[in-house]
Amino acid sequence: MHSFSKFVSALAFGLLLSQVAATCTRPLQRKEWRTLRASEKQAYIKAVRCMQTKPGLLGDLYPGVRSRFDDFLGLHINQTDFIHFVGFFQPWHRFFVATYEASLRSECGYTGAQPYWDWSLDSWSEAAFLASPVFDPATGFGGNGPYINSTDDASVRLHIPGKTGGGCVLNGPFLDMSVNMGPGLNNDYNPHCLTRDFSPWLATQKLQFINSFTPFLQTTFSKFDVAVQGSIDVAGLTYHGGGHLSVGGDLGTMGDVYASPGDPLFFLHHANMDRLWNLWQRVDFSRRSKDIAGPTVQFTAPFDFFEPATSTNVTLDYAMDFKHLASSSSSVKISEVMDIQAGRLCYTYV
Ligand SMILES: *[C@@H]1O[C@H](CO)[C@@H](O)[C@H](O)[C@H]1NC(C)=O
Ligand SMILES: *[C@@H]1O[C@H](CO)[C@@H](O)[C@H](O)[C@H]1NC(C)=O
Ligand SMILES: *[C@@H]1O[C@H](CO)[C@@H](O)[C@H](O)[C@H]1NC(C)=O
Ligand SMILES: [Cu+2]
Repeated sequence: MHSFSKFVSALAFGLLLSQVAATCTRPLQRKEWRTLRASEKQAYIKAVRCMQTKPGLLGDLYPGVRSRFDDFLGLHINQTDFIHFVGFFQPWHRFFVATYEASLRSECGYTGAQPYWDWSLDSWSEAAFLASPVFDPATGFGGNGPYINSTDDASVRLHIPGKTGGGCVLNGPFLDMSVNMGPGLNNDYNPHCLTRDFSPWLATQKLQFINSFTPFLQTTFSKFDVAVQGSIDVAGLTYHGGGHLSVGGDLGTMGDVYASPGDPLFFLHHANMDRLWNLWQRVDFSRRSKDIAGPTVQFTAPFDFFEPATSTNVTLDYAMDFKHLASSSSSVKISEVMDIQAGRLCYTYV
């Protein structure tokens, strides 16, 4: 073999290795919101606001898209009926948050990692929930909206006990924000304010450590995931729905199953959920990093709340569609996101 071709094949082999080994030597350190320094909090919020000014990429698919922030909102609205109460709910949201984090860094000059909100630190009393650092108007995401009585509102599908708000947020960095799509399944341009509808009662019911612990008693992904996703009535909510609806109530953006990524807090809640899945995985990583199950089709067993129905289980090869939000190829296999420090991912939780 000529030395040149030896060189080329050595180079190719080296490239191949670096792709296969996909080394993650310096994982991003995802931290709890309250542990960030004031300057780090400011930098994160500034980057989110920056995303709301950068031109979007998915306007061809979702006409309401006006910004890079809206790409995430638009994709989530469009796919809501396919990505919840299915076996790839957790992998999908894991990659979704990681892609958001990557965009904040590469397009908006953010140098930190995606923060998470550990709501169990705030849900031991209703007063503690209201005093959460994530709702701080100066160093957080702002607070509640004014009370709107939704008792007779026929468009409300699930009335949330103890709701205290419902209107546009009254303070904080997203006071003037425009949520450009939604509410509900609507990808048309429909600019409206960010709304919040706190239920401190629900927070103390669903987000305490004791409630969040149930999934950790499970030894298979199938059972873990059922415990995390819960069901769709107030009694059956667990920490996923509990986090959305404690903030979003029945009229707030976070409570909207379609348009919840319109509230920047979505990404802190889902980062925390991802942290808990990772924590569960690490208990027996060699097995649990390969363990995936659950239906390919929404509202089929074990999430067949409306009528008995089954579909096939997802496998590690199942391809999730992120359109052109994912760099290189739009489809991402579950196997590529089973480990937060391999494949397409490189971060850790501290
Ligand atoms: C999602 O977006 C695609 C592409 O724009 C569209 O064809 C499809 O009807 C949308 N689906 C839903 C449920 O809105
Ligand atoms: C909300 O409206 C319902 C029905 O109109 C009424 O019974 C209830 O007392 C109101 N709740 C509050 C907190 O004002
Ligand atoms: C899917 O996998 C779970 C857990 O392994 C199993 O209990 C269930 O029967 C499977 N469902 C189908 C439709 O194969
Ligand atoms: Cu979602």
